[in-house]
Amino acid sequence: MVHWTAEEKQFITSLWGNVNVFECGGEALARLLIVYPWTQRFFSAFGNLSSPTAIMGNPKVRAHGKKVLTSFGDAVKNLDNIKATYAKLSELHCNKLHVDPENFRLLGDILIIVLATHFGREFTPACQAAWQKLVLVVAHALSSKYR
Ligand code: HEG
Repeated sequence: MVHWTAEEKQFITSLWGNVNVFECGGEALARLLIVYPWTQRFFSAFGNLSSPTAIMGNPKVRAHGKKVLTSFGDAVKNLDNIKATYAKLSELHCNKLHVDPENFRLLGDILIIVLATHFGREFTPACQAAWQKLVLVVAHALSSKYR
């Protein structure tokens, strides 16, 4: 089981309280699709993904990004139980969506960059370290049902 120090929990929950899931989630998913274009194959039903501008302005990308980051909030609320929290979602991404789990790590790293741009100096190295650990634990939990 993952251990969280009181300080890590504090960094994670206090930053999360100021995260705008629509803004940050939409931007994170859009950046994923732009920076790692092969991830677009999972979202062929989302319409125009033909350029960075199109992707950033695509309302379906924004809406799905919000959905994904909102789901991240379940990890924040269940830090000591992340694996169980994502058991169902892991099955969905594996069996039904066939998303390569490497993409969970990529999205996690992109989320770190988005948080850094949104929070600036408030996103201190210690805060980043706590979040970096969180995105890895989430990626690991989402991969747990793959076989
Ligand atoms: Mg996934 C659906 C969460 C990464 C591709 N994703 C979903 C849903 C949630 C979710 C909550 C809706 C599930 C439902 O309808 O019951 N996704 C989620 C998290 C993370 C993640 C928490 C990582 C932190 N997803 C992810 C990545 C990809 C992906 C990296 C692909 C590169 N997700 C994906 C697709 C769908 C979902 C294709 C279905 C979209 C749709 O057709 O509505």
